[in-house]
Amino acid sequence: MGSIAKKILEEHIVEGKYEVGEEIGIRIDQTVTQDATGTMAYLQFEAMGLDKVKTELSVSVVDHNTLQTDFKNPDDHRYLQSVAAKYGIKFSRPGNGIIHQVFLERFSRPGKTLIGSDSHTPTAGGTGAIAIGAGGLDVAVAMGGGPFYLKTPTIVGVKLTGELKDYVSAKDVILEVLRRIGVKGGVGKILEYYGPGIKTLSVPERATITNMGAETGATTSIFPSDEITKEFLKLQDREDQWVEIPEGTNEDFDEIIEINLSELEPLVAKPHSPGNVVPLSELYGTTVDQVAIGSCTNSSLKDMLTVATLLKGRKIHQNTVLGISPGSRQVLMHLSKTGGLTDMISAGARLLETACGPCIGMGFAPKTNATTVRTFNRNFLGRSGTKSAQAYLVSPEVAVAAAIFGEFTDPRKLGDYPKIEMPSSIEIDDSLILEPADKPEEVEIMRGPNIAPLPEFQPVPEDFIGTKVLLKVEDNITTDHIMPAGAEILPLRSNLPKISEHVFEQVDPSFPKRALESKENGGGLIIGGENYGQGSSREHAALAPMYLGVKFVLTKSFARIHRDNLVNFGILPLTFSNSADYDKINDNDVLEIKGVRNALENNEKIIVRNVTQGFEIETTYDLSERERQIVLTGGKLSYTVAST
Ligand code: MIC
Ligand code: SF4
Repeated sequence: MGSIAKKILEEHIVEGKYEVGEEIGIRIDQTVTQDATGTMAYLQFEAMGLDKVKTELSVSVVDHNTLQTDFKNPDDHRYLQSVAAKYGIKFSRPGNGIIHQVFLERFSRPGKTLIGSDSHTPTAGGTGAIAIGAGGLDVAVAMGGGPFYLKTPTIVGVKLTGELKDYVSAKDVILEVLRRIGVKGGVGKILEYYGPGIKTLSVPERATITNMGAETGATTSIFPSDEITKEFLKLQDREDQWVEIPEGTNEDFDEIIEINLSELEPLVAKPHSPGNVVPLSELYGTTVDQVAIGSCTNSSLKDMLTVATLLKGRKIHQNTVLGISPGSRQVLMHLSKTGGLTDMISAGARLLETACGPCIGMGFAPKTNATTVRTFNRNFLGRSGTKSAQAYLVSPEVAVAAAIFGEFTDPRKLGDYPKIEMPSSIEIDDSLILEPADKPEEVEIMRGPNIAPLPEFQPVPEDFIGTKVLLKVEDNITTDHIMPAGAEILPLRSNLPKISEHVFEQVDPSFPKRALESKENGGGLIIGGENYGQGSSREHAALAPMYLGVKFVLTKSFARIHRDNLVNFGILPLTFSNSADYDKINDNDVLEIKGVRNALENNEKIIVRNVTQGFEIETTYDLSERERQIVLTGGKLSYTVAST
């Protein structure tokens, strides 16, 4: 049979050879963006000077910045709408739902390649697509018809056997994967699901698993396309888009992880990492102040029907607040028609917009020191909007039990497990998905005052002289640490000078000021531990430091998307040849690189000199020839414009 990931990748290769670890360029069939990364992606697409996207399908979704506290977000929405109309992109209006839920329902297709400017793009892997999260610039280039480059990943077969017990659900499967391999266990890998257990999982359940596979650092996750996929597409009135992609067998994989679904118990990821997984039973009795149900991980119709059924006839605990955000307008309409919404409201739930909302700190922030229980995929420090809050990640079933009983408890206390019958038909109404304009030449791009022009990109100089260590951080620093999100900062995504004032705000608020001071004297650098830049795809985590004069980042290792984003904006990603050297560097040390340009041009070793302490550090940079050229030119935009 063969691995399906390998098969789809091979079908799409346009450059390079399929060999684990080697760079390949693949043709991209579909792209998707959301508003928080989209404004930058489309500014970059505009800078490429093309008339129209060259993909089979490109979709722009508005779902992140929907808390409109002033003109900024609605101005950005109008900008995105006008760009979509002009350049041949479908536009999912605010209110239509969360990017990955909408894409799964309406656009995702087995056998296709998709890249999206959001790290949870692999959700579409639930329908047998190769769906990869990337920086906005990579998506812009793909919209322009350029290949997407990646290192050929190792393919890990995740063999599922058995069947989930009552009150154990898809979320527990991915939490189990995280418990086993952690938040960097998937780096450089694709997680491909197979085995008899997959037949017990519907597409939305598979999508919960592929969605949160992002938290392992995996390039993507994928399920085969089978009769269950066909059923799902049929419900979405897209049966004609089904193709069969049979599952692989043991021999097809470089590594195998086996999970017996029958043995799983409800699990929880404790603060402040999705990899911090323990059995729910360890937390029984802990008071819960807030419960939030939704996000691209757990907001499908199946999840929402389960939640509504469990809440029916019950009331939430007086000390716990419950917020629910269904994943799409389609889900919300169905709940509304079939009475599920009434059950939620009657139980005391606060109904939130169908958008990312609390997952990204866009409203519904928990109280001081709260224990907040979420069906989401990330619980990084401060992400909820309240720095002192303790966020736990769970399944919808566990979340409902916490809301009813006001504490972590066994969801089996809710009685017989509801067997959710999925409807045989559902109302499909795409009226909030706008088609591109018939006469694109007549469409005027609408730019509000919040949209600042792109910065100048500078080529790498001969030497880095006077570069100062601005910050030294530990392992697993997330892009939420580097470039926080939340209700105040997210609206600045299209305004680089303004958003740069918030870089590393949670870690060291003096960072932007100090960086700007050093910018005049040779610029700065950041020292990182393992897995630096894990989490989101936000390229602002590279762009904003670049704007503040950061020249290079020296770490023990990088997370994939962030490393690519650094390259895309001309920041050199270096790693220690000997990770013990990490300990020898102090804040404010001056680290120089003589002949950096020459070394990059000739693919030679880069030696960093610690001028302050007087010693040398050997580094490595794992850049392809193409990536070295990108860094030398000052980033991918200059490189792409120069080479077209
Ligand atoms: C996230 O979940 O962190 C986000 C917000 O969706 C990001 C994208 C962004 O920062 O805009 C992601 O996952 O890539
Ligand atoms: Fe939105 Fe949260 Fe999903 Fe990111 S993880 S796309 S913020 S719902």
